[in-house]
Amino acid sequence: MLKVHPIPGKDPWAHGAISTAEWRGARLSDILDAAGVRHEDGLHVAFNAPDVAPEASPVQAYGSSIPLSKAMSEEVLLAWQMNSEPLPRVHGGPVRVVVPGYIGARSVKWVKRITVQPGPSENYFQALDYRILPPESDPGTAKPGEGISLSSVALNCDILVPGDGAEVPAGPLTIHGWALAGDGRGIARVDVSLDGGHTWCQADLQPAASRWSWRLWSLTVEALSGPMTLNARAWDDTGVTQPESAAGLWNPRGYGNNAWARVDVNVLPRRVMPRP
Ligand SMILES: Nc1nc2c(c(=O)[nH]1)N[C@H]1C(S)=C(S)[C@@H](COP(=O)(O)O)O[C@H]1N2
Ligand SMILES: [Mo]
Repeated sequence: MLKVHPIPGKDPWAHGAISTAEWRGARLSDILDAAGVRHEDGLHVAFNAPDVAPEASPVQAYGSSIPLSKAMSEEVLLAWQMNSEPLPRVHGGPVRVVVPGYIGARSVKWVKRITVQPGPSENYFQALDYRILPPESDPGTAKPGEGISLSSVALNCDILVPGDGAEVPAGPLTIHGWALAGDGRGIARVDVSLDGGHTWCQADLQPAASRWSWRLWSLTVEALSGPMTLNARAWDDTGVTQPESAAGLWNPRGYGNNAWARVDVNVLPRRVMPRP
């Protein structure tokens, strides 16, 4: 998205910033039920953390919220275990919120206080950041609540192997990647193109570890020597696929880029063995 138009002050995540883990904890819904929360429309569940974020304006501790309807669903956890080990401090130990299907920003780490309230959190990271602003809007002067608040993640995929800029030998090339559909929907298909999207081949999908985890995929193609562009796009089980380019998705804070995955590689001619 930075290539479409610069986004000052934001990190170029490129192919990074996603992973999958196995979580164990208590259902947030059980805790809210035990606290006697009444299920009224429009309520939000807000989470507060102790870490103070210098990039927030004004400077404040991290916080966010999710609608009560999502908070009451069975997948939302207060987690204390990650991949069968006590939750490491860097990932929010001793206890963090895990909101599967939503952007990472709602999975508050080191959670200190949970509040059921009439509307969304007024924390900087809910009211001002993590919002899709219209292209012409100035993030420096945007008002709290302006733009679209990010909640469920957009259908997306990426190519993990080969890496961008890799040199690979001509011949059979196995491409590996991940695909994830938003808010619990399933990945129905992943396509790979070697000709900029004119023609596509279907990749093999591995089974999903759960409804909430990514699906890994792979496809073996024949790589011919010279520069080669690999594209991938996922389809979800409602028949939706990813947009071709980030140009039409551009927004001042650079969120929600789910355009086709792209990796450029250089295919080297197969080495001819000298005759004995
Ligand atoms: N307390 C606290 N929780 C937080 C954050 C933070 O800065 N402070 N960052 C959020 C964001 S933006 C993301 S993407 C995830 C990252 O979680 P991870 O460090 O386990 O990958 O934590 C979320 N929870
Ligand atoms: Mo994030």
